[in-house]
Amino acid sequence: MKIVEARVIVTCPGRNFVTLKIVTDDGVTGVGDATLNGRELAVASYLRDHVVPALIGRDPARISDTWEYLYRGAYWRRGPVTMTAIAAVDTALWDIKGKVAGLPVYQLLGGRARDGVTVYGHANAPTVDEVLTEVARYVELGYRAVRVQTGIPGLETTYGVGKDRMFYEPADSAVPSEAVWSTERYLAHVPTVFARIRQEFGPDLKLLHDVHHRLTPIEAARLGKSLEPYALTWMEDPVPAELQEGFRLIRQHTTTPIAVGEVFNSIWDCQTLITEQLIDYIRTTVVHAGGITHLRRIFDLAALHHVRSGSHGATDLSPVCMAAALHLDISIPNFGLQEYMRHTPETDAVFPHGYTFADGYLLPPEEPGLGVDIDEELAAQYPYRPASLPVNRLEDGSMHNW
Ligand code: CS2
Ligand code: MG
Repeated sequence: MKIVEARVIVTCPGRNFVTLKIVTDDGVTGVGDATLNGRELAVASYLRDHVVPALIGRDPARISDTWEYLYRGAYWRRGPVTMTAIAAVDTALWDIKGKVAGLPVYQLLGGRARDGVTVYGHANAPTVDEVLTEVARYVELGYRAVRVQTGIPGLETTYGVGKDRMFYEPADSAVPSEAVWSTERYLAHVPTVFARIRQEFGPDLKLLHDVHHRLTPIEAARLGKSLEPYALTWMEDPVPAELQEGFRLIRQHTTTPIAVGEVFNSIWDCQTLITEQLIDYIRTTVVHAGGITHLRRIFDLAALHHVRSGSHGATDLSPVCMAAALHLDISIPNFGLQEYMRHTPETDAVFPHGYTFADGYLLPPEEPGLGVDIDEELAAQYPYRPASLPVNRLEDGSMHNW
């Protein structure tokens, strides 16, 4: 079998997505997500201009070898653009392998290690009163875990809290919009939110909170400590994670579990965090961390160090990534939680998929391969629209306090 074509499809059914579709001489096709929020066209070019020509004629069965060829062969290793492009190829090749074998991908990864994939939804609203309604909505839908974000009194906007409730999208304008941030106001407010939520919903519901890298280690330690009475499942991205050793400081002060890694793209980004047991959940994903092949390597390292998976699953990760994530989630021993931010009906129509939600769990599709595709005709009706993630500044106008 040989690869005869690979198409890079850019579409915007409400938000931008980049998808790679690999075609073999037998007519079997495979899809991979290649979306990098706000930097979509960089990955599209990396694939079209540099990767696709080298794929033509290759044996699609050689997944590991192709991964090494693209990673080592390029000389320039790692980085979000490179690793997203490699992920797309890797994911598409797993899809093809599953179709050729006549098995869903999770069967090729060892079969089910659990009955369903526990997912968490996003409850976000400007005020605490409003967010209670949002949490109740997720509980009503059957969710067992909810991430909670609210506006901060005195701040005009807060990242993670959008205009829409169910379909929140942070990339909002062609040139980044700017928002003002106050650590003092934030640290004072968040514990009051979780006190209310625990009071209303009791001890069973799993609660999560995303700090979006806004604090220093000692500030994060204080936040973690002040949230201990409310027993969060995790505090996410408390600080920027370039300095992995920085997490030692947070760890010395708080028992609030820590989840990190949605912006990581390789095992080297989380090696210290995992091997020193500085975190509890690793949030790397299929699309941004080199595909199923590399992500499984990260999760295996994590398993040795009591770290569980908690993959990123925001709306900028397409249904192709979600399907791939679910095959991995259901098959690994150290799965923790999967983020599940629902896509809009327009996006769901462009990416027909067979995963299902019931009772707080997602189940991967049962058909051979990943069980997801792209409707290219429909995709063509939604041309690319530039959109960037917002920028944050402190009240004095500076950007370098976190
Ligand atoms: C967030 C995302 O889902 C999350 O945990 O951090 O909203 C993230 O900011 C976006 O996916 C960025 O593309
Ligand atoms: Mg996050």
